[in-house]
Amino acid sequence: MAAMSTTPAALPRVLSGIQPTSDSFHFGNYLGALRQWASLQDGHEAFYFIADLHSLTVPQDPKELRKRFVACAAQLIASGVDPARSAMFLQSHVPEHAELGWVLQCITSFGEARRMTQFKDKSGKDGEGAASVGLFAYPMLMAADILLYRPKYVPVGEDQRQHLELTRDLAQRFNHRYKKTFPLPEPYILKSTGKIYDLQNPTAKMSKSASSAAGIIDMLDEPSVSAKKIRSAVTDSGSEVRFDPEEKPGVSNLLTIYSSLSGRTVPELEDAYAGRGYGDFKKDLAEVVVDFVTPFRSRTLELLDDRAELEAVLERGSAQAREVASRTLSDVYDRVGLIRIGSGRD
Ligand code: AQP
Repeated sequence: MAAMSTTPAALPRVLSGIQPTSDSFHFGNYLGALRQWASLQDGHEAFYFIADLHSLTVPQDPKELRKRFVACAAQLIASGVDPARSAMFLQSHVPEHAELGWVLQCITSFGEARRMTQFKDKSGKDGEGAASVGLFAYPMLMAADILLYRPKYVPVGEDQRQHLELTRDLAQRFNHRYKKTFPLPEPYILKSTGKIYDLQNPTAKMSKSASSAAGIIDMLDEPSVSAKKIRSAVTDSGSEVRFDPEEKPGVSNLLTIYSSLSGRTVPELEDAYAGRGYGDFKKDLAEVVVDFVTPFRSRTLELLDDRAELEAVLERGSAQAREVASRTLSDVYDRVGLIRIGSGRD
């Protein structure tokens, strides 16, 4: 009997990005998003980018920013992103992001953009009037980042859920107004680690721009510094190690971090520390953290020794990304009535 020839089905896509707004990623970035970037490489075609255009929405020092690209690339690889399986690239190297961003801005109402809570939070201190138009338009650029690749999943932290909802609304609006172009992407947000909290202010998100140095664990901190931060993390009144985000936000956040780094469940940890108080618990967690960050840090530093290879990885990634992004943008331009240079359409 003749063998039937079959073409392998295309893998569903996954897409996400991270801003180069700090020299080091932090535990929130890693547990909320990057760890899922690595695991989703199995069974998906993955596109992961460094969101340099987004980083311009708030003031950046050009010299610092330029230095960070390779550091970000090294940290992504140390987090488990494998450039042989994933396209890893700089957002600005794929101009289709900005081009589709403009088209999407033109189908977004001012009112719906204004409802984005991250804009309110980030413009909060100096007021809306002082915020850049780029910060206001950030969610539409993010929608373009995603829709260009027509992914099934977008692994992000909880703080990005509202932007994902806007992305889905814009995709639906575009499909309805013109022609079905975009499948609806699904947020991939873990319930357990979707929001990691500040160690000193455990009702606020751990954040590069908002957390104090003591409230944030940077992945590239000296391990002994991270251990100290865990030992001096704010805990709650009482002494019972119990997961209760309402009554015990500090301890609950530490339990989340402990469980996700050690693979032990929260109930297991509660049992193990029953009657032992916060001291033992924080001391042991500090050791777990040191065991985790030490190899991460060495691997990142080792990768940074070969800057040329990191640049080559980003270049290869942008070529792979452009192939996909360019096809989507041609479809979009065609549907809205624009003519793309070199598209051969008239
Ligand atoms: N605390 C967090 N818990 C869980 N996930 C988080 N993420 C960020 N903070 C937490 C997720 O990390 C990914 C990359 O984030 P980003 O750096 O691109 O932007 P962000 O969300 O704005 O991160 P920060 O630290 O809060 O930066 P600043 O202070 O500059 O705004 C995203 O998937 C994010 O959800």
